[in-house]
Amino acid sequence: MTTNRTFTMIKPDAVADGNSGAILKIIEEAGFRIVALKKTLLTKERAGEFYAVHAERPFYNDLCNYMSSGPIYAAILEKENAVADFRTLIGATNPAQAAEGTIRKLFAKSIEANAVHGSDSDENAALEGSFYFSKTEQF
Ligand code: YYY
Ligand code: MG
Repeated sequence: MTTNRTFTMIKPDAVADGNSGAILKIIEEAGFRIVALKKTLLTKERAGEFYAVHAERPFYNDLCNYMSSGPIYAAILEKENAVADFRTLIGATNPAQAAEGTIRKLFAKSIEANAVHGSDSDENAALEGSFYFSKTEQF
């Protein structure tokens, strides 16, 4: 089984603003290989399933509304040390705290509309990737 993979979403605000191409360029230039990529629209229910780990958090309902408010791009990415390196590339959850040059610093509007998702562990990367892609869609 191939390891060193992470999972990302380009979130509705970034897609609506026309930043998808710029974000994918930054990702590829940072050395990530795109293993799978699709544009899709989540229902509120499916957004809730994806973020089920946050179901008890106060921001959960707004997050599910936001994540189903417009199309997203979902992608599986591959690189040595993918999970940690991708979290560094995207920056802190709150763009006000994100380091200069990170994707969230460049493109996020708020802690909710923060442009991109990045998996937080190898285990979640595999689960999140399989939430969107079958094995036959991963190259
Ligand atoms: O992994 P990451 O996306 O950086 O943050 P999480 O703590 O997993 O939260 C997921 C998602 O929820 C975050 O990207 C935005 C949203 N959110 C929020 O709207 N308000 C918060 N106080 C914390 C998170
Ligand atoms: Mg997270």
